[in-house]
Amino acid sequence: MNQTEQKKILCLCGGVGGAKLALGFSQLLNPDNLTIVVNTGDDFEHLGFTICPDIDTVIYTLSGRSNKTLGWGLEGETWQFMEELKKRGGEDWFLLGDKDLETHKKRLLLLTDGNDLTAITAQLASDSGIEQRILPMSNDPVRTIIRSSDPLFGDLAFQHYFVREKCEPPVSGFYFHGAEQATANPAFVQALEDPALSAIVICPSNPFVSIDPILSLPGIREKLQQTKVPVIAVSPIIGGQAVKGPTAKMMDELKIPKTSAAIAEHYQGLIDTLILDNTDSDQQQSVTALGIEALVTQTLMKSDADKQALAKFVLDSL
Ligand code: FO1
Repeated sequence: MNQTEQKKILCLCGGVGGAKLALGFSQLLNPDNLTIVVNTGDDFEHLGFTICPDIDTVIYTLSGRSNKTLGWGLEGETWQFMEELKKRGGEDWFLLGDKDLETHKKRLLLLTDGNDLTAITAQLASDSGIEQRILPMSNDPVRTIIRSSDPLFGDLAFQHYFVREKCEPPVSGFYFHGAEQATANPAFVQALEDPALSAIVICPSNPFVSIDPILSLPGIREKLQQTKVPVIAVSPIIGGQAVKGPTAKMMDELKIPKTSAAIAEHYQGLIDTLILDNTDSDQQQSVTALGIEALVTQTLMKSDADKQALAKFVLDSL
């Protein structure tokens, strides 16, 4: 085993962007040395199923089955269930593909049998041949609520904002319903306290709705502040834009500059290092001024080689 494979990484991640970097790590590290803690604030109950979009995106990405065109769901998906649902006047704003239904059926059966989300996620990951540990941030329901400044919308459940309303309502804030009563996944806490841990990596996911729900769990922010290992975030903003999703639009609406320096400020007190894209190298000084180390590389991950190169850059920085 080489030195890189022996490093032990704990990733905090949301969906697409986070899953890409997690895939990069999975190709470099010994499987026992990668734990991926996934946001469950996007989860919701729909058509009798418990939908866990970020967990499924991570599982589908790590098993090489993700739908690259949509950015969610499975490759080669078909939509007969949705067509039938629509014909019968069912709720058709949220697309559940025929293949994806198999995941949802299995999750439902395992839930009905009394399993918790950690056990279910482990089962679904191992069914897909994944050896790395994928952990929901909590076994308890935490639901991200989008606060809109438009009174027509008011407070919106995350998927209603994201999919049904296509991220159009202007955002004025967020809260994580259930977070105060929830317990962080004990396996997550154990991983945070693992004496063999090399670093905690905050993936380039949306800080407001993918990472903050994880940080909102009781005790997690404090554990990150107290950890002795480096905490490294990869900025999700490149040249004033997010690669995917509403991060930049949200920053605009929250009157936060759409810069990696603003991302550094958001995570100030928690992170030691921010990795920014070459495009944003002019922001290195503003990040450093916050007492955060700024490292620059290509953070845009188009190919598998890009994902591995970014993961390697993080590992080499340790
Ligand atoms: N995103 C969409 O934009 N439209 C959909 O109809 C949709 C369905 C869907 C079904 C299962 C699943 O796991 C994810 C799905 N997503 C869909 C993605 C998801 O809503 C978001 O990408 C995440 O919540 C944001 O990270």
